[in-house]
Amino acid sequence: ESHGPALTGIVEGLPAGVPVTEDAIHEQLRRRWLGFGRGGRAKIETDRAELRAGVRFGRTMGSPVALVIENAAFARDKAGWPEVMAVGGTGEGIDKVTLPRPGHADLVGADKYGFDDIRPVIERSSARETAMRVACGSLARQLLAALGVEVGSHVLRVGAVGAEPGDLDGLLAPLVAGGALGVSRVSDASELRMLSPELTERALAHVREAKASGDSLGGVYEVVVTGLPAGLGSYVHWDRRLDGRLGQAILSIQAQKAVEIGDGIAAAALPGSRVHDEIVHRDGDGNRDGAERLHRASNRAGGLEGGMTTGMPLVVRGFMKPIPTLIRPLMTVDRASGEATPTRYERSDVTSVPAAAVVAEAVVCWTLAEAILDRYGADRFDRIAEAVARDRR
Ligand code: EPS
Repeated sequence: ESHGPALTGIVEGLPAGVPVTEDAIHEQLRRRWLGFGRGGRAKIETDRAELRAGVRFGRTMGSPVALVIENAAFARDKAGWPEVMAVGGTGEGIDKVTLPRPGHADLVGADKYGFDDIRPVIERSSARETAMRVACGSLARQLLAALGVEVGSHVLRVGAVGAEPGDLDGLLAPLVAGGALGVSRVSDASELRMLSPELTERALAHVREAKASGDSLGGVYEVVVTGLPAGLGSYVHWDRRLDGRLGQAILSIQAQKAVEIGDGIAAAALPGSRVHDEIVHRDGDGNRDGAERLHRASNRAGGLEGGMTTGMPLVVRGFMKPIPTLIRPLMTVDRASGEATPTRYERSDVTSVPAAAVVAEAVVCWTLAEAILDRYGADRFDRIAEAVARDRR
């Protein structure tokens, strides 16, 4: 729970021999806190993941990996979380939360489980759990990294300020050519994880305005993956199509409302002749080595065709709605009294699009690691690495 003592994760299914460090997990947890616009909780949490099982001498053992991240807020907040979240007792004397926030899981969640106190819904639906998803995703990322696959991201838009996909091609293309980590190297240095200083300045002003008027902002981000072998996913099985799996993964993150792959949205308005990527020889000098060397002249498809990776960079965009906890109250109804009442504010983020992009990287890592294990699955990582290398040749 968000204000319980800790987040707990168990990752099952990793092969033995994947090189894993806690530092690499911490690096991703640190990145999840990057970005202007986070609220008071950001000053409290440091997010260190402790590996409690499954890794020995820097390698997975093929057994489940267990992780724990303590919630510093549990002890440090003045809200008395050890009493509010107590495992035992009756809850007598603890205030009930009865005002559901519009746009949150609160109302349907409390009705669904028959709670007269919304607290259990707030605790579990909170995006706090994404800290653990990033930690677990970082294990998948470490598997991918050992296979030469790089995952990065940047924020395209915060609220009304941003770039359209394609506007940044001049900046993005050379970064992607050097590997997707280069994209994050540039974006992580921006206060909003954007690629250009000009965009960052304008978006920062927009976030400050939203904060001053008690509002919140959503946005759009792009995850890029390089170094993938072709053929991950499936055109055969509807539930193993990689575009479908990536869509599910991104939409499972709190507040994400749409997903785009490659030029997906723009493509719907264009004729096919301007959408599909023509197939060419890699060298442009004839088919010397057969189909293996065939290549695409462009990457409008975003690295996926027929539900499978093409071997081109994977490009997935996520669209996030504004956070529903606002300083400026919205109207709701008190479930205890039935009275129409303005929502009550304690603390919140103004925007967390930069963090959402890092969480999206983590779930994309997870989904791609699953697709790799689907295709090359083995007890031993070295056998997987050999098989991937053989397919790349
Ligand atoms: C969240 C509310 C805030 C955010 C939280 C998600 O927490 P709190 O209610 O303690 O101020 O900071 O995000 C995180 C704690 C996090 O680690 O990202 C919510 O209601 O979803």
